[in-house]
Amino acid sequence: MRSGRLKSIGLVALVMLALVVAAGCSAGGESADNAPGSVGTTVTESGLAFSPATLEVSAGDTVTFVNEDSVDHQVLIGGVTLTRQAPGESVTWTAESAGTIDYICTLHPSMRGRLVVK
Ligand SMILES: [Cu+2]
Repeated sequence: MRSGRLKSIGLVALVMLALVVAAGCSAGGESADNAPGSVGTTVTESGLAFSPATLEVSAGDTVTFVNEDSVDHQVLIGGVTLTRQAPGESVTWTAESAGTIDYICTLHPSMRGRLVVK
């Protein structure tokens, strides 16, 4: 009985340690996203337009679409419909291969943007 209880205490300690490590990792990821070098891979949705309208990225880069409007947006890019974004929400897409990709908002087809992937 006694050793069983010690084992469960050890298990709880392990789980807590894992949670602390996981939290540390995600905090590091967030600060990396805010690094000056990643500014160029953000597209803002504002005033029913993508900004910048044309963005050049490298293959493997992630592009983050940030909804700064007061309405929802939903990006259709490379044949993939991304998660619908409520105001203030972001969605990320990875540029996997080189080429020029035109994209739109499915909710506002007049919203058009272009990614040039090098
Ligand atoms: Cu839209």
